[in-house]
Amino acid sequence: MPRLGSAIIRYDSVTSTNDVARDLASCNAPEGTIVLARQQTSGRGRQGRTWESPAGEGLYLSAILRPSVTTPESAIIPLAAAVAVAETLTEDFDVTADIKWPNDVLVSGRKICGILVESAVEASRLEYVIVGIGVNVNQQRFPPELLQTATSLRIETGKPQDPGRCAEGLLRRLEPGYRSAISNPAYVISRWEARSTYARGRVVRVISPDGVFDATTRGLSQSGALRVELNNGEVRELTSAEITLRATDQESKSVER
Ligand code: BT5
Repeated sequence: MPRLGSAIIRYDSVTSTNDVARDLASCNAPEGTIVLARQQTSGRGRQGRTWESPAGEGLYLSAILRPSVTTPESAIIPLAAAVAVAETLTEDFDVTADIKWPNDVLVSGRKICGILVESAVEASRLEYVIVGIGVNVNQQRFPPELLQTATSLRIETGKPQDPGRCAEGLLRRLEPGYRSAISNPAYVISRWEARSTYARGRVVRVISPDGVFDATTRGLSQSGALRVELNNGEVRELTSAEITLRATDQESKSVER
């Protein structure tokens, strides 16, 4: 398994680092290749959503991985990436980072990092996985629609921060995190649960293909699904869903700030 970041390709401006990484991966770029950009003109979130990526203010990074696991087993990789980001922000930048399932990183209850994992599968074999990570580093303000929900390292620490230092700390932690995701998923799950205040006992609103309902979080399953308990005692394992704090909890959060 080559080192993550053994090749780092830097761009000034790209549509999306995930697009560039995907093109490189389909031309046989080796595992561990990292794409970094100062700006993304079409930064992407999940399900066609947008990731605001102003020039020089954020870290926009994509890693090419070629894990020898099945597609369901690869679900642990984004959890490992979220742990690596949360550890970097907490340990290197002295902010308290939280993880909201599956892989948003929050500081002061606001989103500071999003992770987009995209895979290529051929004949049911996982050909490559692109892990795209966006961290808000130096934004001082956000567009109106993100004013209440986003934050940056600069806002949280009160001073400008170096995106390069953030990239370096992140790659250092992503490497062992990725290895654990492949060889010891239970360890990644325990690290994720230890870093996330959402892991257990949190009342959340779940928006899932099965509908919208309130439930209490009960930790992660071995495969990285979020276990939630409904009011009637039924326990469900969520694999694709959005969770938010219930409106009443959000209100008390915004009063605290
Ligand atoms: C994500 O999607 O959070 C994944 C974001 C991944 C971004 C990285 S940057 C490097 C790589 N290249 C890419 O093109 N993407 C990856 P999702 O959970 O769907 O959240 C998207 C939502 O977050 C948006 O609809 C907004 O509400 C909000 N958002 C957008 N930009 C944001 C920002 N800079 N900071 C905080 N929230 C943001």
